[in-house]
Amino acid sequence: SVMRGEEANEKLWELMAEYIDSEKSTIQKSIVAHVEYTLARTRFNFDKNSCFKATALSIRDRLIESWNDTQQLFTAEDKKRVYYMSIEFLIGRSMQNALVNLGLEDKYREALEEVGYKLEELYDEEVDPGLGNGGLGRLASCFLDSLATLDYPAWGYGIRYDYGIFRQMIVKGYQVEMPDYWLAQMNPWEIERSDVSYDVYFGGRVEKRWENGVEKSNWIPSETVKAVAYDNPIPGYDTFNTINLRLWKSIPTNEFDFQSFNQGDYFRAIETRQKAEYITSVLYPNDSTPSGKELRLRQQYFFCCATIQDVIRRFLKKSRDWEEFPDKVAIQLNDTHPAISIPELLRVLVDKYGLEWQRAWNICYKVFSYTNHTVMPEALEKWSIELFERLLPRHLEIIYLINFHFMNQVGQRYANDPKKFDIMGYMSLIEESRPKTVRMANLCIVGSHAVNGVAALHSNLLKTQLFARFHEYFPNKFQNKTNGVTPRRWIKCSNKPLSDLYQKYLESNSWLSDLTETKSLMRFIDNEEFKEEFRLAKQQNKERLARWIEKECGIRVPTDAMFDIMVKRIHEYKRQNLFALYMIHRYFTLKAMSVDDRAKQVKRVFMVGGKAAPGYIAAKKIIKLINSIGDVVNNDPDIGDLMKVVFLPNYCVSSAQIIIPAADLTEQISTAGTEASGTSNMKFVMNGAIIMGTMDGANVEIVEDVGIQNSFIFGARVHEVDKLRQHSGQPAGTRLQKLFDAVKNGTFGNPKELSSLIESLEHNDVYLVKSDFYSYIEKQAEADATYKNQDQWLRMSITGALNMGRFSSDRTIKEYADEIWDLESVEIPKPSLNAMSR
Ligand code: BZD
Repeated sequence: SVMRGEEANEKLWELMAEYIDSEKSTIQKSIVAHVEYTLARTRFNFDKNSCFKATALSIRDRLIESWNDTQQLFTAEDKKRVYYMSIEFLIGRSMQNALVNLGLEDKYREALEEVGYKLEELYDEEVDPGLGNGGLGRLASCFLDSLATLDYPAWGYGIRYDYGIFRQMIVKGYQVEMPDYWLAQMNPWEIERSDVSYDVYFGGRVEKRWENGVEKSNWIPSETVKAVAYDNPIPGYDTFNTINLRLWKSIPTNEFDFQSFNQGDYFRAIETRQKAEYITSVLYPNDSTPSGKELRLRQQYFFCCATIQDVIRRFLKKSRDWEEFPDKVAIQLNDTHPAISIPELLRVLVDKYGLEWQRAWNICYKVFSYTNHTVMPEALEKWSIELFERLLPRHLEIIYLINFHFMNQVGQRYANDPKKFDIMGYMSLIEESRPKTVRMANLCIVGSHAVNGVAALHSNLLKTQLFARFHEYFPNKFQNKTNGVTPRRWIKCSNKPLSDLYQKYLESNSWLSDLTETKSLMRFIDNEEFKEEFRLAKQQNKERLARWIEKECGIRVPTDAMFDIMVKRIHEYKRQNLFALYMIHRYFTLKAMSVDDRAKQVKRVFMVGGKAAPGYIAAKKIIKLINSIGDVVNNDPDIGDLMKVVFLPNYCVSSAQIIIPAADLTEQISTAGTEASGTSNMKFVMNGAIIMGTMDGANVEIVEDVGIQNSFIFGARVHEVDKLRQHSGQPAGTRLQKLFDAVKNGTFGNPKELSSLIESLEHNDVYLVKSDFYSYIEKQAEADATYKNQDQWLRMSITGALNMGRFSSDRTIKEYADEIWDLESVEIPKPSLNAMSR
């Protein structure tokens, strides 16, 4: 470091402290300076978008300051760090979140007002980075928020895709996918680190040589690409701690393939370089079926290889013994997508640093832990041996070696079991299928010291079903870590009226750091003023959503109706089709009533939002069906405001922040045992919606805390599901058959397109739509009856919202830190205090 005099240092601190103090004028100066000098616009003529950018840059300055101090302190303290590896981070917009976490939202609002801009309008200028598909990617981002808030020394690692999840347009009722080139506008938050880059290799062959009687391997790859780091500061709430989300972008290396050039094959050489740039260009939009594509495996290895190099470089900054590695490094694998990190770390330790196999292995499995997010067998990742060998020949060897040792141990353990070979075949990392494949989940289980599911029910299913043999073999590896969501984004940022209410009645904002505090407000459950304010908060959110719907879909919805909402990826197991069938049922029921009877019914607005994977035909048909139902119902003069059906286009993090707080009822209706956890269920209940749902995923635990009497629970329980599936061809029953027939005869859209949706339910109803239907419509009737008693509904809604403390991701992260990572927090002193003490 540069040597400077005491006086000079003091001066620097003073200047810095002035630059980031929280005075209105300081904020204004910084914004104007960015308008003028960074964006090169004139201060007399800058539009809303420039103002957004300048404001973001002024916020980023503050983040960089605390980010630098945080990293310095982490290095100085040299405590263990956790690396959260995820192929997706659904960060959502950053501006409001950053201001809330820095405690500067009001200050910035005031500062901007004087220069002619409304802060809330600037929020809307921000693009919503969609670097994830759904729950898994959003969970990763909630976790980063909690890691920062709880002062843990943590890093996120992922991919900086040029194209995020596609933008969904609805054209004539069909989903149309549009490219999401989210970087077209500058991204004001990231910091490009052209100085932090690593080479990543693919292909080639493995060379063997003997050294002192030991066989050594050397991978001679045939392709190189460069990984460049882009850093995204993640501020914690009410702490100076700012952690880093490092996303890798692929670029060509500067080394030319001279051979090709010499052969005069200039174009081929350029082509190879372009191939390097492709790697991080697009996020795969499949959220459940693995793509199996070569580019996907390249993405996975690319990000693992760069990350492992970065982690090792940081470890080696202080020279030390490899035995210390697991005391300094914990790596969490968010599903199997980063699984190649395991053979990659082994390869580096053995081939590069010369560690003996057993020693490397002992280090490796202590470092890794693996989170599973699905029990659906078709969703488990498998890579063909052929592809693996072609792309990563040395890694395949290492996987074979891991498997060799593991199979030996399993063989010994079950030496006298008549099913020994079945058991080995089941647990093997290699599936002897055609084509032969590598089972990535098995690799993760064997190569990690901890494996966890994401809700109690799901974790039990892992132990008793999906990974039962592994659980028998490694009984202590399996854990549960029920998911959570960050109350900063999902209450404070998205629901101002409710946040103001909490602030008023709790007389502080500390509920944002400890969500269990809201429970104390149960003492107001009979206080009419409190209840009325809570009701008004919901009403305001409903009106905001109604305005959004009118703008986005051109549909006017009545805000005195019950808002009944289902937003999540479209999937058969989630059963948007069951919801659609209920809409049809309700429509027919209303149609059959006298005008007088109709007038007594509860008004409802049904809303569905979510993307279908582009190749998932059935999911796309479900979207079309819902839109067709909307076309019929919304234009029926008999129905009017009694019922509306709206498909909310392009569901994403920023629209979720408007949609979720407005719900009265939320549909969480997956077949028991299929939804690992669900996280929108948590967001909805925190914001005062009541669950209409099955005993699946985290619904079970939510109901435990808020009370089953404050939810509408229906359908088969998980222990009943297997048996019911055996009768999946049973008849639908009269009332349901009538709905089937209506779709098949074209009452809702073209039956040529849509009747296959019904036929699959008739013949092979894997997700038990038929057997759950009747208990579902009964619960829906109960929801109506309850809604007519507005006071009772309000009490249920309030009780739910106030009892969600356990579902803050802060609780989840503390559990990971204590029970998996063995991680201690490191608190960052505030800079102003620092400055003053100097
Ligand atoms: O993970 C989801 C589960 O379906 C939810 O039940 C759970 O709450 C969340 C968080 O634990 N899984 C996903 O979102 N999965 C994916 O998005 C995904 C992405 C790529 C490839 C495979 C799956």
